[in-house]
Amino acid sequence: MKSNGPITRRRAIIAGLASLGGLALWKTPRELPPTYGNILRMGDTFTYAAQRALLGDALVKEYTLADLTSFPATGTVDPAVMDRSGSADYRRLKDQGFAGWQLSVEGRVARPRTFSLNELKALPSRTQITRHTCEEGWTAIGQWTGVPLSVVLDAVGLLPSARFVLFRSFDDWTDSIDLLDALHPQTLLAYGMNGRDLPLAHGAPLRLRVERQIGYKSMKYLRRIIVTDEFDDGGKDGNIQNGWAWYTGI
Ligand SMILES: Nc1nc2c(c(=O)[nH]1)N[C@H]1C(S)=C(S)[C@@H](COP(=O)(O)O)O[C@H]1N2
Ligand SMILES: [Mo]
Repeated sequence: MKSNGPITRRRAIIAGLASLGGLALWKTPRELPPTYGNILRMGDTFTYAAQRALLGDALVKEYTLADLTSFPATGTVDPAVMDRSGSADYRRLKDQGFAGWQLSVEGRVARPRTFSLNELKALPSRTQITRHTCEEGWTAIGQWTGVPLSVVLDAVGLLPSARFVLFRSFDDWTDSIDLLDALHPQTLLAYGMNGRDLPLAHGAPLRLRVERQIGYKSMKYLRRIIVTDEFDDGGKDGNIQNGWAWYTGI
């Protein structure tokens, strides 16, 4: 009888360790950002872990038309006048009122294809009034109309190996978000702002809205969307090599 004590305890410890191990395995994909392990990116890890654990699919607050504020344009305000790899194409498309503009959606999808602006506008749309927070220290409230990114990803069919969605812009920005943000109901490909077509300075003809992250994640002047199975930091055009965090939950 007495010998049962230690055996039971040892069994309990083994069972406990096994379930801890299982827990760790179960938690890893959700709670560690792809930048985990880079000592300079510790902030990413803490924000990502905390927000993914606490927020899940929570929506950000939406405002009313009475709350709209003036909305400064920052960063690029016209790729056509820059010297970037997409500038000549952007100049040509802008001169045609973006009639020939097309968004390419490719990568880990079953049916890669391009979308014209009219094709995107024919898909189910969503309008939302949200607060934008720029890392430079200002906020503004604007109304965005567009197609949820999830609708477009549904149309092309995510492959089971899909894990990130990478964006490329006409001013050569490269950035990515994980599927939790990509499939979030407030993540939009926006073609309208405050009831009008998206203005040039705010990213015409199409920009991203990632409402649960800071302003620079909402890429303007979209050109390509690439679904990836591995994290891609965007190289010299990505925010990591430019000294910014990949994950910037607010
Ligand atoms: N392609 C591209 N996207 C961009 C930027 C940019 O310079 N180029 N600036 C970012 C930053 S820092 C912010 S705060 C918002 C600004 O959006 P707005 O110009 O509509 O205010 O766009 C983000 N997306
Ligand atoms: Mo910003």
